[in-house]
Amino acid sequence: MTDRIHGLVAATYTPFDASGRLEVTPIDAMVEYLIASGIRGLYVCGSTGEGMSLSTDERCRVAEAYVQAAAGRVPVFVQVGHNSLTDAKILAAHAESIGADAVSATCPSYFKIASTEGLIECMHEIASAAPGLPFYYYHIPVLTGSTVDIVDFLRRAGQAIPNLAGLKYTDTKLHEFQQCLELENGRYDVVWGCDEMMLGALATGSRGAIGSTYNIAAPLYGRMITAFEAGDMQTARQLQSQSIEMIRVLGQFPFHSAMKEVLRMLGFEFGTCRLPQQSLTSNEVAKLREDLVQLDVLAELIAP
Ligand code: MN9
Repeated sequence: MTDRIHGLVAATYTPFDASGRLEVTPIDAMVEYLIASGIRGLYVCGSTGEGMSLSTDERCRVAEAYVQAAAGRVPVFVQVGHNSLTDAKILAAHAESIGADAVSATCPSYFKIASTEGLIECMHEIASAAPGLPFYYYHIPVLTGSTVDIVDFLRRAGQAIPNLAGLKYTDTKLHEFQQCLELENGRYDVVWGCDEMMLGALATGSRGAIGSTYNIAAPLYGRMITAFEAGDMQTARQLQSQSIEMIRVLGQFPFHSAMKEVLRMLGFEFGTCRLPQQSLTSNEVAKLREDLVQLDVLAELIAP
């Protein structure tokens, strides 16, 4: 995969059965639905996919299931970040061996990254375990606690990491995002990761986005991109505002647990999130459904 990411990449969910065991069967139907709704790629085992709450063996099985389900129709990115770089490297090599299209990784986060050099060293180790695949550093400082200047990282990392393709940029600093995009004449593919600010990212030059709510509302975001490209900012803003409202409703609850309830409402049985992310109570599910049916975006999908 040498092309840039264009359009929407779903940060996929990981399905569990009623007792919390990994159950990959629902992945096939989910992928068909995502492709039909306009998704152009899959990002597996990230924050949305609870990669950090899975064992290494489970992460391999999830990656295999998504690669098989995609069957080459859309690229599959496998997130391999781990506090143990040994496991991260096993996962990266595994992703390459099963025919994934790209590897991505967060930095270790228990012991904090202390310098740009330290981050480059960590990412070099992981990226070199899958040398034939493009590598995307997953920048998500709110979860990793990394305080490394991401522009400084990107300026210096290309030397040490020959397969560095870009970033999954999950922060809200549009000026910084723009600088990453423009570095060395747009050398890097910098992919936006904050669904509720996608319009701002489009305005600063973004061409692709990876996110959780594209699993359930890709058509809305697709219309937003079309409106933006046609210069119809009023429509684009209106669509972003619907997405903000939807995310606000979901954010009343543990976010990804609420998202998994929405998947269930849409007919995809993915179970609930693993701890430490708490599940919704039945009253909370009822309130979620009630609030969602009020929203234009999901009213038709989720019957009251
Ligand atoms: O993968 C997601 N970030 C996290 C990106 O899960 C931390 C986003 O898609 C958010 O879920 C979304 C809603 O806040 O922007």
